[in-house]
Amino acid sequence: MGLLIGKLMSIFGNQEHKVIIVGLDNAGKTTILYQLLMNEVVHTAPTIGSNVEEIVLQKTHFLMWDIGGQEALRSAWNAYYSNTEFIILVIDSTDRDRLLTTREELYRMLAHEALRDASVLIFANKQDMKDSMTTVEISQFLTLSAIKDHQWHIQGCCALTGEGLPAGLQWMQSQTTAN
Ligand code: G3D
Ligand code: MG
Repeated sequence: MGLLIGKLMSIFGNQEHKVIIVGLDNAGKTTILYQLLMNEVVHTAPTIGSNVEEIVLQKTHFLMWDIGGQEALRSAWNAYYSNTEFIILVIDSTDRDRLLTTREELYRMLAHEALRDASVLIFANKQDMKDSMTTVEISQFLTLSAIKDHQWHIQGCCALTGEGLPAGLQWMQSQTTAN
């Protein structure tokens, strides 16, 4: 565990839940992370890196890692997997051409030993665009109902306005208390 994270954990106790934000480049990962931060009532935590932020929801602390999605970086995703409780998979709902790639990345992650106990929140982002796929279409394409060994949830959202993001976060929080 990194020194800074260890420090953070000692400040907040062991209530920290590690989250990795993954998805292809341009999906909206960074926009979502900063939209979540903007909507926090109190921004309690310091930024410890350009793409790691602490989000607090009703005393539940999420340490969120925004991982780059460019093809060259995807093979490095597994360096972030250990101790991950939540995977947030961000999808550009207008990007039909690359949904197959997203599907492959999703199942590769789910098969990874270090992510065996991780829950998956899928943000079907860019729902404000009129040619966006619905959550139902995306669920079917990703055959989410076939996933039995991980908790999962799909949520439509628009990162620009923040619509849908609180509902997704709420689901994550419900998972932490369920366990
Ligand atoms: P990434 O971190 O996954 O690579 P970014 O993606 O957060 O950098 O977002 C990529 C682009 O998509 C950005 O546009 C951003 O404004 C846009 N975007 C993110 N979320 C939404 C959304 O919900 N709706 C719409 N319409 N656009 C969104 P730019 O033009 O800055 O590259
Ligand atoms: Mg980004």
